[in-house]
Amino acid sequence: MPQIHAISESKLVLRYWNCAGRGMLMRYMAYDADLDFIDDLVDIDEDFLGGTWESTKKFLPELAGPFKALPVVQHHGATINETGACSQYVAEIAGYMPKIPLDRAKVIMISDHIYEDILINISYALWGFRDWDRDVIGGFAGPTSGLPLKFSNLEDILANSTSGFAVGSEVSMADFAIFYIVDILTQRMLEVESGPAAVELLFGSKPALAKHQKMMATRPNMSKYRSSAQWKLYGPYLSGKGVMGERTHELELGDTELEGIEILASKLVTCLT
Ligand SMILES: N[C@@H](CCC(=O)N[C@@H](CS)C(=O)NCC(=O)O)C(=O)O
Repeated sequence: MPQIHAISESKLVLRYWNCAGRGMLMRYMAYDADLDFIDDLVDIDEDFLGGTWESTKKFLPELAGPFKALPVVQHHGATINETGACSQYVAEIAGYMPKIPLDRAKVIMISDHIYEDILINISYALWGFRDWDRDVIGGFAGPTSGLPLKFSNLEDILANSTSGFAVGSEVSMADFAIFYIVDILTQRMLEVESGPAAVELLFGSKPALAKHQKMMATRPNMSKYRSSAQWKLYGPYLSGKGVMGERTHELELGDTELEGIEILASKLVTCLT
């Protein structure tokens, strides 16, 4: 249930901005597992643009945690920061972390690859903090080690799986992480001119990934959540810029989210053609 900054002694609270960004992975798992939790939103317009985040909210440990940022997970009186820790904790209580240490390591390996090497580079490039060619399309080991390689890695993992799941024989956080990144990029790219061609080039010849997306999207609770009014509040926006729409220009925040996505899509078309 959405509530305004619920402070709860014992109930699970997931708190993030009203965009997908670093918050969507934990939300997907919590809704899929039907956890009893509060989906608490901090508002981009009211709090980020309105200034209450910077002046007050980020300095409230019960709201923004010890690291003064979001996402935050609260449970049993404790407050946790950092996307990886928040997501892993939700995965643990939802039953989406395996028990075997090597399988747990594989789940973290896949989730970290998606977070650090894909999601964060794209998000930072959208805000102008990283370079599309060097940090997103390219990579640390040169121009062929960026985005296309990361998605080939995910396709290979799924193609080699006998269960259809990324790790072992059950659904895990890794499956939700794969679903989220492929889904948000597909959705956003399909809204811009070069997007359909980029989606086809990036995902078109990846049958294992396509089958996996369908499997995850048709899980009953995923399907229900994704068609809910709650999901629509934040699910379509990759970053806070998405919520601002065209206003990024008058706010002197540069390109809109979709203008950034068009840069990404057109660069992908060039490098993959
Ligand atoms: N390393 C942290 C970074 C968290 C972070 O920078 N969160 C952003 C939102 S995506 C935030 O709350 N920014 C506001 C601020 O830093 O004041 C993580 O991965 O969770």
